[in-house]
Order: sequence, then C-alpha cells, then structure tokens
Amino acid sequence: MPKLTVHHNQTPEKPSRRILHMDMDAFFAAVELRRHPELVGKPLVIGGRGDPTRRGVVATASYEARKFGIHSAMPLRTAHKLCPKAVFLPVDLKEYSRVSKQVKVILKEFSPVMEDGGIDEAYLDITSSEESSEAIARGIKEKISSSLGLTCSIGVAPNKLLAKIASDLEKPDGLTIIKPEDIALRIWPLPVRKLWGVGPKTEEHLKRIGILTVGKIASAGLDVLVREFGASHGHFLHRASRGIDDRPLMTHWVQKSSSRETTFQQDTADLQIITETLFVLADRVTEDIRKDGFKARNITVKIRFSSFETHTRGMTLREATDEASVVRKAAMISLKRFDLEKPVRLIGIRLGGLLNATDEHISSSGSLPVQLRF
Ligand code: TTP
Ligand code: MG
Repeated sequence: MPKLTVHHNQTPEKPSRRILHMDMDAFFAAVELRRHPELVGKPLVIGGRGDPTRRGVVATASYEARKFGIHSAMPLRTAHKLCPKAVFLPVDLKEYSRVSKQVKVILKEFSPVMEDGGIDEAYLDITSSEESSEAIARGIKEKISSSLGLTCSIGVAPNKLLAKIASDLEKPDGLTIIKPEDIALRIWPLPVRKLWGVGPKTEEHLKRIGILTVGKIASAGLDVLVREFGASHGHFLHRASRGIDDRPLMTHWVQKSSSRETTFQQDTADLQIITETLFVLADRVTEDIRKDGFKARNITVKIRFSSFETHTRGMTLREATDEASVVRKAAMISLKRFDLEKPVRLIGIRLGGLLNATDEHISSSGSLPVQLRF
C-alpha cells in the first residue's frame, strides 16, 4: 500500500455530499429472465438477433454465462464457442427501455435530484435526506425487487466517481458505502481500469511505467503524471486516484441529436437495398424525434464500408423538420454524395440541431435543404 495522506478537505467551503449510484444487475438478461423464468440459473446471452451463427455482439450475459468468459461486446460466435449450451436471445430495447423508465420513477421517489446515467444506471444526491445512506439504499433495493422483480447494486460515497466504483464492488445485489477514510483500503488496491477516465490506452501507458493499481497512481507524484499524460489528464489522474471529484449531478440533459443505424446481414453494394434501408432508418429516427417533441435541422448519413472505413455526408435545412418525407429527401441527397463503389457494411442516419417543436419560431416545414455539409 503506498504511503500518503489523503486530504479529505480539499474543498472545505463545500459541505460533504452523499451521492448514491445504482446500477442494475445483468440488466437485459435480468429483464428477459422475468418473462422466461424457465431459463433462470442457465447461462444466458443477449445480443443481436439472438442467433450466434449470425453477425452480432453480446449486449450482456447472465452471471452464469460470465463464468465461461462471456462478456459484453464479444462476438456472439465467440460466446457460443465458449459456452455451446448457453441460451441466446435477441435484444428487445423497447422492453428494456420501458423497465428502465420504471426504475427511474422509483429512484426519484427517494430523491428528486437524479442524474440519468444510461439505460440501467443513475446517480441520486441524498445529501439532504434525514435517513442513513444504508437505509435509503436498502429501501431502493427492496422497492425495485418487490415491484419489478429485479436486483441492482448500489454504492454510496461523497462523489460520483467513488459512488460508481462502489456500486461495482459487490455486484450482483451489492450495497457498498465508501467513506473518505476507506479510500486507501478499498480503492487503492483496485486495477487502474476501475477509475473512471482510464481507458485501454491510458491503462497501457500506466502499465509501461509500472503502474497497475489506483494506489500506485496516487503515489506517483503529480509531476510524473503531468509529464507522462499532459497537464489536463495528469491532474485528473492525480485527483481521481485520491478519490477527489467535484462534478455536480447533471439533472437535465439537453438532447442534441438522435440517430439510427443498422449493420447489413451481408455487406452490399446494391443501391436499391441501401436506399430502402436508409428510408426505413429515416422514418424511424424522424418518429423518434417527433415522439420527443423535437424538430431537426441537420441530417447526416453515415456509411461504413466493408473495409470499416467510415464516412459521413450531411446537410442543414433552412427550417427544422419532423416530417419523414423531408428527412428522406435530405438523406437521399446526402447518400448520392458518397462514392458507393465498395460494399457497404453499415448505414446510419443522425438528426441533429434539434429544436423543441413547440418553439414558436419554428414553422412547419416542407423546406428544401439549403446547405451541404462535409
Ligand atoms: P452494464 O451495466 O454495463 O451491464 P449489465 O447491467 O448487463 O451487468 P452488470 O451486472 O455488470 O451491471 O450495462 C447495462 C446494459 O447495457 C446491459 O445489460 C446491456 C447493455 N450493454 C450493451 O448493449 N453493450 C455493452 O457493451 C454494454 C457494456 C452494455
Ligand atoms: Mg448494469
């Protein structure tokens, strides 16, 4: 264990916070198990179309399947090789989103200050609650279990960084409370990757200079970290490894864009298939923004070729729109600007420059594209 002192009072003017992080256990798999109870206890893999002979990656795997080395982002085919007896199911995002919303409603009953961290996780600020952190965490776990039949893991700590690490420490069905004085014992022995902001590249770099644990970063010295990683990332690593994180909870996200994409079952150079697929995606993404009450000004088409080379072409409309016909037209103009000689692996469309459709200055559009981009 490195010898150093943690200064808990880096920001004495700020009273200490209690931040709770909740993350659902094997979320997609757990939701599937509710409607397929006969699969409980069996290795279960959720991904793509649920067919390991077709292209696709693992979205998640039940804890039983993880014992075979199966994990998120692994090709389904590899997962099947590792565990041929595993059951494979397709991804049903609609169902998981529905359950996700129910989870968030429950969380908000415990504190109105919530940051939505994604489909299966969220942060709550419980600083002003009279109840103990443990009582709140138990209350949330009980409510999620009794009303949704699902388990989650919770971490409570003085900030988001530590709360997120804490919720992961005793998964599944975990409850971990981290106080500043626990940092040396619970955080420093962890591998560097557990630290938010340390990706594979930083991990590799740290390894090269002999740093494998969070504690080693903490004892490395700011000058070394700045020399190796530059001022910004160096300071970040120095602070994060000491458990310092002043980031506030982001309770309101402003949606900036919405997108849809799909990978072809087989790479294709057939313009008709490409165009039809693009139109389906255009209709869907338009429906997405319309449901959320937005109109879009920027339309961008993305194409990944079989070589994995990826290009985008896009345009800006004079007026924002939520009409599928206008989006299709703009998508078609963008598509024509690609050099489509190589087979296409993936096609996607993004609607950006989103404006609230109820804004007065946005009139209903049927507008023609005015400005080409890229
Ligand atoms: P995670 O919370 O990372 O994973 P998990 O909930 O399945 O398992 P854990 O108990 O370790 O928290 O992600 C939440 C969901 O997001 C997961 O169920 C599926 C989806 N997901 C993907 O689709 N692709 C990915 O690469 C990852 C990491 C997650
Ligand atoms: Mg999870």
